[in-house]
Amino acid sequence: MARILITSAIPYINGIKHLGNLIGSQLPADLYARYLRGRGNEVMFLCATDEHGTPAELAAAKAGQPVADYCAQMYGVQAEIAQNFGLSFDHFGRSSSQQNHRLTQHFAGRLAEAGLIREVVEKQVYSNADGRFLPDRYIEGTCPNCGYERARGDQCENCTKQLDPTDLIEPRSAISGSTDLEVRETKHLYLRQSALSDQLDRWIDSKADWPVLTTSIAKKWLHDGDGLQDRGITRDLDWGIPVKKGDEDWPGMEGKVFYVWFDAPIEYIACAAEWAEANGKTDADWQRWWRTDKGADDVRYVQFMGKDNVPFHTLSFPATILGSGEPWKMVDHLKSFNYLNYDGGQFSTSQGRGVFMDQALEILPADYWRWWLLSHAPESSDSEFTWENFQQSVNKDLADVLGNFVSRITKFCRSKFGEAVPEGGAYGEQEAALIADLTAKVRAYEGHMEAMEVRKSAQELRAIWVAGNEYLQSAAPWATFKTDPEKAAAQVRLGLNLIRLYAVLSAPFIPFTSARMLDAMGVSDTAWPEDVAASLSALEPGHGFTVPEVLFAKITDDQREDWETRFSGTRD
Ligand code: B3M
Ligand code: ZN
Repeated sequence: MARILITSAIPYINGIKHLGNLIGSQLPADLYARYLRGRGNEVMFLCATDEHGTPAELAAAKAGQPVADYCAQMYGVQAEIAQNFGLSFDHFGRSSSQQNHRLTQHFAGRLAEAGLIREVVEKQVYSNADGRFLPDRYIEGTCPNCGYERARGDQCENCTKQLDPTDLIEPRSAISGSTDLEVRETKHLYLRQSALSDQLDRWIDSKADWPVLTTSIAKKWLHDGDGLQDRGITRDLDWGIPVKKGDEDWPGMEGKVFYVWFDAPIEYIACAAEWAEANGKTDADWQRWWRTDKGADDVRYVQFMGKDNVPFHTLSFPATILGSGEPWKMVDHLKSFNYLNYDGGQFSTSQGRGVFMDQALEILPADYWRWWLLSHAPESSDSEFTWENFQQSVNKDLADVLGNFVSRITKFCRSKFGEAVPEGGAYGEQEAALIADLTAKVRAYEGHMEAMEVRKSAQELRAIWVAGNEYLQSAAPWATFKTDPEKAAAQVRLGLNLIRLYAVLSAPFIPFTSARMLDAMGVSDTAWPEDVAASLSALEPGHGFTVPEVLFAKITDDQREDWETRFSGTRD
């Protein structure tokens, strides 16, 4: 039994995530966590909401709520949706927690003591009317590049040019519209990543088994141009973690907060502390996952994220940890994903284009989505959601193959032998061949799951379902029954045992359906089929079962067309 720490990138608080976000980190992380638990390992699976930064403040202002209230409310919304999707976090935390405040300030203090923080005086736009600095998206004006009149302080949406707030022509506050602005000097903290560059380089080199996609991103930042740059880790904002050195005030930094990307990854650690508090555990209980001097040396730590988050996880966060000089657990494997596109374009939160997590569950149960998303995970390249592909996948894989198998065998048994596993004779040659085939496929499935090859795992699972269907088709107990009822009984006994086997193997992908299958078969034993032959005799003659309701309904052409139209436009 191994101990595995799993974190998924923590979603921003400002709104409900779309399916592209879901498959980019949380869902594959859940698949892996469920699989490892199913194999009897000790797993700690953590996620949280990312609650700081200008997006949170602006979304709260738009909703007309104080930002703390807005975050609390949206946390509740996101937590509930995550649960309804079956995301089996051991804890779903909040980056605004007291634990994260303390740890973030602790890390900053350690970095300062190590001489890894420098103070920089910068010029920033200050609004007299609003009484505050206007970083990033808080300022609008005319783009110096293309003349677009509503360019934002960080970027022009029209020509995509990256901007600084001081570049804008006729700038105005995005809060009040005031043009009573001036450029003022303000002091900020920079993390001296450049000083940690060699140490980071050696650490990356020690990760020989990481995908090239991951290491090449890190190497590019380390070696391109002038090498790894120091990074501002503070902002002139109200909402966030106040800048302190541990418990002490930081002279000259009053009223400032840490930059969201500084505190967000630290929340991975803080989340374990939140878990301990929520479950009546001690500090030692969470530290054995995170401190190599307190038991975490035998933990394997795996992170899941979209490719755009890779630099922060291969460089910035490791710089924070290495720079602290403390024995915190560092990531062992990092699984990153490309993008999922939506029907010929991109998912877009700002335009409400695509299917969002709450809407998805309004039209179909979670397992339909989980299966499609995981079996089409954007691993080696971007992938695309189309309604036609979704319909096909659901109707074929879930309804025709798995659902149909379960329905046929249970109904046939009920009609000929009643609702209990029939006795019949021993398994014969055909059954032995099936068992050998399934054994090979189950071992392959395990290999792909261990390697976090999400699509390959889905393909293998589908092949396992297909093998049972083909067996049923060729054994044809309904025909056998007419000449040899004993043999038909044995075939049915095998078929019913296959349902249990499928429920156990499929649980990481489709946990809700798996539970229904187990429930119908009247089993609580979910032991992993280390020995496929033995597991196909787990349900003994006389064991009662019930015929489940249809597991998966087919998607009709009318539904597909209806949804296509409904989700093409703007979400209000
Ligand atoms: N919230 C970006 C994102 O949701 C950011 C991830 C933080 S991971 C520490 O993609
Ligand atoms: Zn422009």
